[in-house]
Amino acid sequence: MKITDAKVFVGGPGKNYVTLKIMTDQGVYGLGDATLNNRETLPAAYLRDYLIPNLIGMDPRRSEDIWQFFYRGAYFRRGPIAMAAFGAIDMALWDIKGKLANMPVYDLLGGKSREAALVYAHATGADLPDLMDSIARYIEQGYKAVRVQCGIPGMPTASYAVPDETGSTGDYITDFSGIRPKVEIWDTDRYLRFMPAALADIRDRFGPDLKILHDVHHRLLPREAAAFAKAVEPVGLYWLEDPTPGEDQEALRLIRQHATTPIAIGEVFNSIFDCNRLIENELIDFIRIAVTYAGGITHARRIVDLAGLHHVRTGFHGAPSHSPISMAAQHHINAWAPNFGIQEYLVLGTPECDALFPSEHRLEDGLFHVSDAPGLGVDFDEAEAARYAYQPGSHPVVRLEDGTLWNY
Ligand code: CS2
Ligand code: MG
Repeated sequence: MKITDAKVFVGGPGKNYVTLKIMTDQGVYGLGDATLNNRETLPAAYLRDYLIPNLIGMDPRRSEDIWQFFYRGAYFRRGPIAMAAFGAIDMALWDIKGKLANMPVYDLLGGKSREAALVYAHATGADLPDLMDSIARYIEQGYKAVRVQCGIPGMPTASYAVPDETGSTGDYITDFSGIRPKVEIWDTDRYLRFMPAALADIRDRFGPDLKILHDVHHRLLPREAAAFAKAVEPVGLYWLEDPTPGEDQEALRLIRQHATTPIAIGEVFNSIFDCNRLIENELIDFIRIAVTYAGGITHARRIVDLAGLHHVRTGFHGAPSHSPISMAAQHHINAWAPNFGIQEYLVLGTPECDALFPSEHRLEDGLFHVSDAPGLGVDFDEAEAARYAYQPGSHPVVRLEDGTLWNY
């Protein structure tokens, strides 16, 4: 069996999804997602210029050898662009494998360990009452877990994942007005004075059963993060995410020494070598990698297995930048992984998105039910894809009030 061709599409409804389609001489095709948010053209170019010409003629069933060939063959290892491109190929090869076997990918991994998987939604508010309304709406829809992000009184601009004003909605990650980033201003003192009490109010209002998550988005220094994690202990968070930037892994030890609040990190990691020490030293509770830029199912599975040895559960990244293809790949791992924790979930299911990526996957009552269709269980409509083109966009950058550049 041979790979005969592969194509890359960039575009989608409100997002630059990077979709890979691998064709074979047996008529079976596989789909992968290489979307690297706000840098989408780069994995697309790597695929088109180097990986696809090498892929043609290979046996698609040999997904392990193909992964090793590209990873080791690159010589310059790791990095999100390369790992996203390898990840898309890998997902597509598992999709093909499942279609050949007439089995959903979760069965190839070892079968279902649960009937459905817990997900969390993103609640956000310009201020605390606005956030409370947003949380209440998700609870009404059946969600059992909600990430809560709130505007901070006196903060010069809206901060990560909160609207500028009450009731406004929109894409808080990507600004599509061009590739020059807009600037957010951050003030740690105001955040630290406000947020612990806001989280306590949320717990009081919604009671003990709601799973509450909060994303600091890399903004604190290690000592500040340790103090914050300790201050919010009585709230009983499900997790505190990215309290400090991922590069300084010793910072996680300081947080651990001071607080029992569960820590989630890893959405910017792309290799097992970014997190093996954190996992082995049991400095985190949830690993946040994504199959997209952590090298596909083949590599993500290795991280999940290592995590399982150390009581670290999965909490895969699921920002709206992931297409339904990589989300499906994650849902198959979630159905199988013995150490599954939770899945970040944003409703992609607009009519436009469903038309582009038809599938039988479904969310019901805050739980995700993975489709039993062979492979990943998502299709890609090329006629629909022709409606979209790449639109340049960017993440904001963050500065302190005196102009110092900070962490987005
Ligand atoms: C995030 C992301 O979902 C999350 O937890 O931190 O929204 C992140 O900001 C984006 O994926 C960046 O592209
Ligand atoms: Mg995050």
